[in-house]
Amino acid sequence: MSQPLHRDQIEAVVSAAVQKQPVVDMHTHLYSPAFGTPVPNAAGPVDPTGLLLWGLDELVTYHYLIAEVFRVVPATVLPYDTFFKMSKVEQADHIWKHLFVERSPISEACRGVLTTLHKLGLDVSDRKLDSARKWFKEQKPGDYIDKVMELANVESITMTNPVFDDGERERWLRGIKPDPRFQAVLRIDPLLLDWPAAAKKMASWGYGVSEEVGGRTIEEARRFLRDWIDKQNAIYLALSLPPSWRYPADPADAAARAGQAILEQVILPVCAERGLAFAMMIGSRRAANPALRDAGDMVGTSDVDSVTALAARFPGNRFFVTMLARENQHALAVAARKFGNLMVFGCWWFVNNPSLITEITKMRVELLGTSFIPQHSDARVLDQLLYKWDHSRKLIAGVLAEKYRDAVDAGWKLTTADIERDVALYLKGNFRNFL
Ligand code: FIX
Ligand code: ZN
Repeated sequence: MSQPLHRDQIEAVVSAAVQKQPVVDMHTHLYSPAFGTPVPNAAGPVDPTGLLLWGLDELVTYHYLIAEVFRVVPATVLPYDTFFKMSKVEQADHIWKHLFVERSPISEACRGVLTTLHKLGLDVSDRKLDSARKWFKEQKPGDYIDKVMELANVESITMTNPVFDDGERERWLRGIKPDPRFQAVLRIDPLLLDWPAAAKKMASWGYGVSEEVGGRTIEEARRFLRDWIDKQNAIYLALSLPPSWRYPADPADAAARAGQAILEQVILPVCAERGLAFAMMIGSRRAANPALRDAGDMVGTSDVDSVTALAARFPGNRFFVTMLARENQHALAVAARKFGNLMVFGCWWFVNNPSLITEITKMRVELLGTSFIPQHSDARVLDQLLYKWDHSRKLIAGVLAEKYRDAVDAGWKLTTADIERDVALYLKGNFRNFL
């Protein structure tokens, strides 16, 4: 066995291991170049409806920052529609002025922009965006993607591919050239949350489904999932659920009952048949402020008993689960202790902040040891990988160093190889093995 570590050596060894370990990012909203990019000077034709977002103005107009700038310049001063009618550059200038120049950029989303630019070697100490904008204009996504992935030490990017989004579905139907750097995930929120609307769309696509969830509809809905799993070569299926989601559903709620039938008779049987995991991201109440668009979603406390009921009812299925409310994290970690087919992942969205990542990761190590996935990036803009993983690696390393020191203080002989093995599980292996 290689030389056991002294407790004073642990922090440096953990930090190096976490930095060195390539990440498989299990949930992002990033896209391969095959989906086009609206950002000018891209490799290949600029496509205004392209889905691959990258570069300075996309970074600064991330919906997290749109929410934050409307706190400083409220809609009574700058109406939402006026803002959204502005060009990306004008929106970015507005956000930069109010959140970075006239006030210090110390929120996590502001800090993320600074970390990203800093890691790219861009100097914004003049508090102007001109030079950074110019630099981005010289980048090409084909090379730039490899550059960002290398700098962020991200080995694989998992996309989110919402089949009910017309723009995206059209692209798949036209044919998407596989890109080994990117894996697809079949995202199906409307199937469970708005079955009547989903059924109408699916019927128009040639699937013999009707609102009534009965025999033929179930078979045809299963065929729909199989078709899209194959078309996307999806590595898992996913959806997000509101805080109000319950399993089993309230018998008095017809829509919820339809969703439960689709879950029990369509989604989970197809996942089991294809050996695919099912990811549930629970706790987002959509469009609390619709005028803010993507920035308008709210968090709500969800029901962990619904998760355990589902895991118990479907022991042959595997579930990735993350929850949006800080209040749900402890019970979710305990639920994962009860069900091996439950894999807890990430510090999602409103808990993806240093204070909460540290709190949640500590609690998860204490309850789950090495058997969970500490983080995903949820990146929407390619360059965000640079900050999301930089910030999280440091926090995860800090928690692990403390837990390893505790083990060594209790007499355990710990080696560098042990730490590297565990870190590989946290940042890649637990996800890949659970798939
Ligand atoms: O449901 C989701 O995948 C969420 O992550 C998004 O809807 C959300 O806007 C987001 O990107 C949060 O980070
Ligand atoms: Zn997401």
